[in-house]
Amino acid sequence: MAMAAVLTVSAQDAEKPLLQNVMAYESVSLNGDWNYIVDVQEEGYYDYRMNPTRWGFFQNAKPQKPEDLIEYDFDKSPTMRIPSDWNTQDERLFFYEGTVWFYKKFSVESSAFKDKLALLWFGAVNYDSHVYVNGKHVGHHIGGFTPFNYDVTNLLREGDNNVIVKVDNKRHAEDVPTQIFDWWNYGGITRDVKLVKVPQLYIEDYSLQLEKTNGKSDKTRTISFSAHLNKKEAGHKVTVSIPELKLEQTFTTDADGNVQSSTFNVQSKKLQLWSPETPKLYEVSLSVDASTINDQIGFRTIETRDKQILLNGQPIFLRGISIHNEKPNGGGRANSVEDARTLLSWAKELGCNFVRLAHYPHHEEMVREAEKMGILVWSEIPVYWTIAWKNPATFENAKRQLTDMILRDHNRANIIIWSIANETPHSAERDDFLGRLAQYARSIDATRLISMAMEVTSASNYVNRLNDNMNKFVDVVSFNQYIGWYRDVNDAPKMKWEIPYNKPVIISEFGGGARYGYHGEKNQRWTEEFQENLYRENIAMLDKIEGLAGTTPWILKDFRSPRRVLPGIQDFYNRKGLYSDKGEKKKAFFVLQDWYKQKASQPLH
Ligand code: GCB
Repeated sequence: MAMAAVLTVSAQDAEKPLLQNVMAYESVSLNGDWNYIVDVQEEGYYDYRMNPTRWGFFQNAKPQKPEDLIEYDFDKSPTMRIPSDWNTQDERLFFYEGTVWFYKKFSVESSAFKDKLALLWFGAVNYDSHVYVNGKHVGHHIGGFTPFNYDVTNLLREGDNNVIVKVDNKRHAEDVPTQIFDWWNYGGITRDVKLVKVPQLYIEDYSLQLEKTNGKSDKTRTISFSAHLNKKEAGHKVTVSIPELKLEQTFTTDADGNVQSSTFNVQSKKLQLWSPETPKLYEVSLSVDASTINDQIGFRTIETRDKQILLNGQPIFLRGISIHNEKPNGGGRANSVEDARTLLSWAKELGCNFVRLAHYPHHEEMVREAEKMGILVWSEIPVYWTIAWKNPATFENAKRQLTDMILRDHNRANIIIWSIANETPHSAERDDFLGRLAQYARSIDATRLISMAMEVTSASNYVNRLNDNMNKFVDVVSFNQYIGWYRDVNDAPKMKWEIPYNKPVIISEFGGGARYGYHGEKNQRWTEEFQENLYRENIAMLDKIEGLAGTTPWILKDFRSPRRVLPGIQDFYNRKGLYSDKGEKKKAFFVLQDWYKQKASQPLH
C-alpha cells in the first residue's frame, strides 16, 4: 500500500541521462546541514490524499489549524552534514539499515536559472532513493555508487524551495551488490549534491580519446571524438579545441543530436602522451552554439600483446594496491578531494603506479586526483559473489551501474580497466550474465581493457588452475588468491599455477590480516610479523607466474566490515590493510614497498 502511494505522486519522469563532466558547469551546492527523520517502519510513505489520517514525510506538511494531527516536523528534526554516511554521523545509526528521510531548504533567485536548465545532481546515494522537490516526486534511483540527475527547472520557484530524499539501504538478494558482502553498508547521501546550471542546449555526453595503434608506429596519431546533445536536433555546431596542439574542429549534429565518431590527426612527435611518469593533461574546450565548457584530457593507449599490457605501446608492470572508498583516518565513506589525496599518496609511497578501486565506483575525485598524480586505475561495479544471475532486473541494475560508471569517467586517461565482477561462483547463468555485461561494456567503450576478479580452482594439492569460461570475454585474466591466509603459508613455495590463456595476468587480491601494534612470531595469526611473512612468501610465489603483469594486494587500509567480529582483533574491521584504520603502517607495507622498488627498476621487454 505504501508503495502505491508513491507511484501516484510520480507526476513526471524528470530523470535525464547523466551529464558528462559535471564539474565544468556553474552550480549551487546543496551540501551542508540536512534535517533527517529515521523511519524504521516506512511511515513516511503514507499519503494524506489516500489515507486522511496520515501525512507522508514527502509532503513536508505543517499543521494549518490547531487540531491538525501531523506527527513529524523536519524543521525540528536533527541535522547531519551532507555528504556523509549516516553510520558515522549518528551513533544510533551505526548498524542501521533501513529508511532515513532527508530534507534541505534552499532559496533560489529567479535570475539564477534564467534561460537555463536546473539539473539536480547527486554524486551517489546508497542505495535506493526517492527524490522530491517542493512536494513533487521527481524520480527513483537504485545503486549506491554512481551519479544521477533530474531536470527540476519547472519545479523551482522564487525564494524558498526544498528537496526531500528518502534513502533506504536495506539489503536484498536480487540487488547489486547482493545481500552479503565484506564491507560496511554505509547508508545516506554519501556524495555531493548540487543544482547544476546548464544551457537549454548542452552536450550531454562526449568522448575524446586517442585511438589504439594496433602495433603500428605511425607519424600521425588519431584522436577520435563523438558527442550527443540533450536535444535530438540536427544542424547544431559542436566545436572541439585543444589550443596547445593547435587543433580545432567543428562538427554538425545529425537528426538525433549526435556527432558520430569523428577523428582528428595529430603529429606523433607533437603529442605528449599521458603516463605515470608524465601525467600530461591538455586543456580542451567544447562548445555547442554559444556555450562552452572546459575539460582537461590526457591521451594514451592501453592494449595487450600476448601476455603483456602495453601502455603507449610499451610493456608495463602494474604495481598496484586495492582500496575501499573509506576515509583514511577512521571509518566512514570517503567523499572529498582531501580523502582522495591522502589515500592516493599512501599508494604512491608504497611505490604504486596503479590502484584497484574496489568493489564499486569510488567518488569522482579519486579518479581525477589519481589522474593528476599519474596513477592508473581499475574501476569496478559491485557484481560481487552470489548475485541473482537469473533475475532480469538484477542484470538491468548491473548494466545501469556499469553504464553510469563508464559514462562518468570515460574521458579519464588513467582508467585502463573496467572490471565487471569480483569472485563469482561458476554456473551457466553466471556466464550468460557476465558475458552479456562484458560485451556491452566493450560496445560502449572499445578503448580500454575489460577484466574481472576470478577465482582459481585446485587441480591437485599443489596445483592451482584458472579455468573460467569468462576468459574469452576479458582482455586481462585476473584472480584473487589467499595462500597464507585461507591456506597454510608454508604451501606457497610448492604451489604451481596453470593459466592456460595467452593473456596478461593480474593478481587482483592476495593478503592476510594483522592488528597494527600486535607483535609475535611469524606463525602467530594476526601479528604484524605473520602478515609480513605472508607478503614475503606470496611475492616470491607470484613473481614466478608466467605473464604476471601486475598485482593489487588486499588492501591499502583496514576497512569496516560487519563480517569481522573478533573482539580485540577485528572489532568490525577487516584487518588486511597495510595501513591500520588510523593510517599507521604495518610491517608488511615495507615488504611490498621493497618489491615494488625492484619492479620499478627492472626493464621490461
Ligand atoms: C575476497 C574479497 C574481498 C574480501 C577479501 C577478504 O576475496 O574479494 O572483498 O574482503 O576476500 O578479506 O576475505
